Amino acid sequence: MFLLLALAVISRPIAAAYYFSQFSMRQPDHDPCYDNSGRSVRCVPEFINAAFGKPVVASDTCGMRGAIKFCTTREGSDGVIREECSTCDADQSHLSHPASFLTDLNNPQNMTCWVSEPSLTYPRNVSLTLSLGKKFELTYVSMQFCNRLPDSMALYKSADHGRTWTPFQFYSTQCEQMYGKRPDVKIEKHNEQEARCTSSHTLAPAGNRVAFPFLEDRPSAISFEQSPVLQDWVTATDIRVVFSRLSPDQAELYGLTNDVDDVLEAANSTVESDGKERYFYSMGELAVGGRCKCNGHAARCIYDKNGQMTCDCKHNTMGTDCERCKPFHYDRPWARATAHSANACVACNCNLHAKRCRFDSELYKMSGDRSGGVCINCRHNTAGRNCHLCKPGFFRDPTKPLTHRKVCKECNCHPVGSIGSSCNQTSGQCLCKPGVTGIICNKCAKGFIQSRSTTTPCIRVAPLDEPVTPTARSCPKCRSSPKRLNQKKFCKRDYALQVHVVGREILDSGWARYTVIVESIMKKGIRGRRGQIDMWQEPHALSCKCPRVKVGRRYLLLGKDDPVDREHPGLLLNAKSLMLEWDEDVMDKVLRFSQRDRAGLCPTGDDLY
Ligand SMILES: *[C@@H]1O[C@H](CO)[C@@H](O)[C@H](O)[C@H]1NC(C)=O
Ligand SMILES: *[C@@H]1O[C@H](CO)[C@@H](O)[C@H](O)[C@H]1NC(C)=O
Ligand SMILES: *[C@@H]1O[C@H](CO)[C@@H](O)[C@H](O)[C@H]1NC(C)=O
Ligand SMILES: *[C@@H]1O[C@H](CO)[C@@H](O)[C@H](O)[C@H]1NC(C)=O
Ligand SMILES: [Ca+2]
Repeated sequence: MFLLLALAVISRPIAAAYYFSQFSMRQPDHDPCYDNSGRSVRCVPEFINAAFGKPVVASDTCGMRGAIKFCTTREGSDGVIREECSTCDADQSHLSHPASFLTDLNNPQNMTCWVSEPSLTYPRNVSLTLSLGKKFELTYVSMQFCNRLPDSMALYKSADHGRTWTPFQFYSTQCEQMYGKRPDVKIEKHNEQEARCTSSHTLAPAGNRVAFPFLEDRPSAISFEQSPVLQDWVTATDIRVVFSRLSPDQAELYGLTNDVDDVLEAANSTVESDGKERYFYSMGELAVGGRCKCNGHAARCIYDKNGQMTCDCKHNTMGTDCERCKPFHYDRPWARATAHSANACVACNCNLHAKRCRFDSELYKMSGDRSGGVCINCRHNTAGRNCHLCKPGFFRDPTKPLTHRKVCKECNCHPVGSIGSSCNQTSGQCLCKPGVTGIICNKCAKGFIQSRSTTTPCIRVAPLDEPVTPTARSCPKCRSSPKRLNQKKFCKRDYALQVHVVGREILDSGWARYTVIVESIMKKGIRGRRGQIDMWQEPHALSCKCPRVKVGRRYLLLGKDDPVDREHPGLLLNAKSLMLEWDEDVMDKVLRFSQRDRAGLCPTGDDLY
């Protein structure tokens, strides 16, 4: 399409200029950036005359220094060439032949023409600078003159709004002398960005129009979409035309010469002032055929709210030229659309847990060019490049979809029973210390009992008939089973009972529950009553055998009236308990101590022992 139009311009330049003289802002009925099934496809804005209505700045315009006469020759219907003269208006704010006439609506029956200031300075550069307002991809520049074609001119383009300029095209009867360029050089792969110099007058001999196609005879033109070099070559925001010499016949007519050797002399020569009004450039239309550059991601260009021309970007792209991906659409690298692939930008997959992401080229390569997005700041306790995992200390709730705000639940690992605060991502199982069990590591495993240690909170229960050798560190000296009993120890306790241990059970919590029969009461306390009662021993005391309690034996049990423990109702073996195996000797002592106690002969002092 691009290429065919370029060729059409060469064969039928005038027709092409009419055809593309309007800038279309019409919204297409069907968005051409998507096919019928909604898939992204390459789309391009219409081919237009990009210059139409755009501002042109002339270095020099007739009348800008005051009213001045100018004359043109015109061939009459009788074939006789006659000279017609008129005056440029002096009004500075309303020139009669302004540069805006170059890009107005072109009516060939009544052409509006820009005219430069008539002058005898020779040769004289006059420049025209056209601003397109944004990047376009150009196919040709065409110029229609109101008098004769100039002999020499140079075209420059800028792709950065006039900051830098590069030669685009030269045109001269004397390319080498004027521009130091060999005429009509062959363009090959290695010099595809070279500006050619066209020997003038080999083009359109009759017309007063010249057109320069920019892709013609450039080898990559047939594969334009795959050629960044040529895409760059035809990209412009501004075009500048610099006229350097009049047409040879015009020069000749006025006694000037284009012969380079004569130029300096001519410049010095004092041509009579009555020739001045015949020496100027005049042009009726400056047309630029091309498309608004949107890199295949927009079907039209629009004006934004700041009056800036910009692509109406689709395919999740953005920017004046759709030259980058929209925020959060960084799963694939930006690329120009081709006929083969629209290369639409793709949103990152963050499962609704992140608002930002970045592109990672390594991950993209590893995925086989499929996905390179990495989510930034995953919320809702999620983690991973797609926020598809739970962060440490949390695990996946299988009943909720991955996008749910509460998909990650806290592990809640027990601070003592677990190693670290992380748990299995799927099951929620915390990592337990040896001997510890439970999903959050809050229980001792079977065969283990609770200890006071935080490093080994559960320790193995020794089999009943196995002698216990607790270490000095974990089992301090046991004061609950003294060798001897004295009056003071007896007096400090609230109760003194003769008990017969008839059963024992170790609970999951590690506690031991003994079934005892209270056979006689030497001191009553609150709980002292005859009959069967539970007696409790906490896990650490049990493991340290402090005191050692054997089923089937009888004991003297002394203790304090501690507050009721709801979970362990009955008698509680604790640090204040005393337990001695029952025998005759103990029985004698206890009877004596209890008589003295009742008689109010207890010694005073705070020490229990
Ligand atoms: C040509 O245009 C000028 C100004 O635009 C107008 O005054 C004039 O009448 C037009 N002449 C013809 C023949 O259309
Ligand atoms: C005139 O234009 C030509 C081509 O753009 C340039 O090489 C030359 O230096 C210019 N001369 C003057 C006097 O500006
Ligand atoms: C042009 O005129 C100047 C002074 O008027 C003179 O110095 C110079 O040599 C002249 N150049 C030529 C090529 O005649
Ligand atoms: C987590 O638990 C699941 C199921 O219980 C198990 O298949 C998986 O191996 C566990 N993962 C780790 C890292 O232990
Ligand atoms: Ca015009």
